[in-house]
Amino acid sequence: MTKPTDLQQRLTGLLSPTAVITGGSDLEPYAVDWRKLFPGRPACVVRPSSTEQVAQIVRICHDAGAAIVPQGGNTGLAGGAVPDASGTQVVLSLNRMAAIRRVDPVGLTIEAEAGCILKVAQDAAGAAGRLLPISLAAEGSATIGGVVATNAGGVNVLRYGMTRSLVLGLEVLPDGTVANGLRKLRKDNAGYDWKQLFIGSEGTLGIVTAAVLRLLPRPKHSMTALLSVADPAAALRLLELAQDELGDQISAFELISATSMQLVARHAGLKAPIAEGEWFVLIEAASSLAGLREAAESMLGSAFEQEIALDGVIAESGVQAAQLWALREHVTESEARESKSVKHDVSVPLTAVPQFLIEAGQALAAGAPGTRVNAFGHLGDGNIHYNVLVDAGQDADVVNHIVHDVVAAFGGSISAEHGIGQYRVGELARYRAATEMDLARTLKRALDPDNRLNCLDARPPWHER
Ligand code: FAD
Ligand code: 2HG
Ligand code: ZN
Repeated sequence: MTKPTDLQQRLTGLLSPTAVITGGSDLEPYAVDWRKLFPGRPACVVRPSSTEQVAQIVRICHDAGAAIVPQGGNTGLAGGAVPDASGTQVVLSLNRMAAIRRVDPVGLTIEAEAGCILKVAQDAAGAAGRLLPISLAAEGSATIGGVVATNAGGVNVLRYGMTRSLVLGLEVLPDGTVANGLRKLRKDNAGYDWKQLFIGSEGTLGIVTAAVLRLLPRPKHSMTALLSVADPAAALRLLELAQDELGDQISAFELISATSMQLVARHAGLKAPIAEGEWFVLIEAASSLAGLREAAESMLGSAFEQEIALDGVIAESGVQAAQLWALREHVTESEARESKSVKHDVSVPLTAVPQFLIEAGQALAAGAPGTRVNAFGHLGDGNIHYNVLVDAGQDADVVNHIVHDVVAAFGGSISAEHGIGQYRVGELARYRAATEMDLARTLKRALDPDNRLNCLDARPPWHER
């Protein structure tokens, strides 16, 4: 096995000197996740500028027996994009492969390299009068490759689906060879749809170098409203009302607890422009047909009449809509400023969300007294970020098990959108059936038999046995 220094030399020989980082403070942003929960020590960081260079890097690393950790914007919430502390793993950053290759406004596609920032791709689609509907608070840093690799969700899943439903084509390197599936086809049943395996595989099966994503015509009108409700059950009744009155025009239906709002007020200085309440709902709807605003006003009127909503406002302008969205988008950052937190990215069947919230709260009060819950998320998808604010002495595993046991009792998932990474390896093994874990191992062994891709000693369940 080649020593790391030899490996560094071979990689430096392949790329320009600035494209290989072997030490110093330049290494730090690539070595640890943004929450600083998973400090790693890479053998080096490589920053290729082409698919061919990625292929050569993979071959060199395979020869040297070195593991590769692909990294995009390093905004992930599961610690999947950073290496362990062994000093033997190579971080392969895609941040120099950031080109938008083409936008086709009639074919409704965008082709971008993996390191392209999501916001840049959204803006390119917007400039062509089209919509790339993947939207999340980290969109100014997250990359297309990272979004595809995590099958990112975000606030528009309710209407447009997860990233998976928007990927038409993919270029991937499971090993040192390039699988070019950069097709722009809506219909393609010629054999296995292998790209689906890589979407959401978090870099454990292959390195994504480029993608073709589906665009949509951009709706001409949009409507953003913030309402307060007494409890999550009322929020669900509001969803039903919104479905009745706004139909398929609803694109986001987000739940925000009073705790989340308080954190945002304290740490970001932002305040909701409606009366204080226990729970808030942020709704967005979009349409190209006239009458959206009238429909939204009628929905609001019915919500007050039926005593579902306590207070509410509809944004009068784009600026006001952005102000309402800022309340939701600042929750994560405000939570990080408040205290240590144990995050849970859970989903349960939509109609079970209110009861889940009650039972998880009761279980925590009994098993981890003194903790506080910061609950918010994508209610329209049954996905709640059930984050538990803890002090330094609290055992995170205990909190995880309390919350995830309730999730399991509801037939839910321990990760709705953020993935497994390093953070949930143990929890996945605990809650996924043995047959499903075996199936995952079979796929992993078939595509990465030497366990070189993002499958580190810190992530044993994927390569044990
Ligand atoms: P990274 O963090 O760099 O990597 C994430 C994973 O993908 C790692 O396992 C990495 O190895 C792998 N990977 C990255 N690039 C590649 C590649 N080219 N090929 C193969 N594997 C690769 N996520 C949601 O789903 N919904 C949200 O609403 C949401 N909101 C967020 C809000 C904030 C404030 C923050 C900080 C994060 C949020 N996230 C959300 C999580 C995160 O932004 C997404 O998971 C995003 O898709 C990660 O993109 P990235 O480029 O930063 O990937
Ligand atoms: C969001 O929906 C993200 O804002 C982040 O998925 C969730 O901070 C979190 O736990
Ligand atoms: Zn989310």
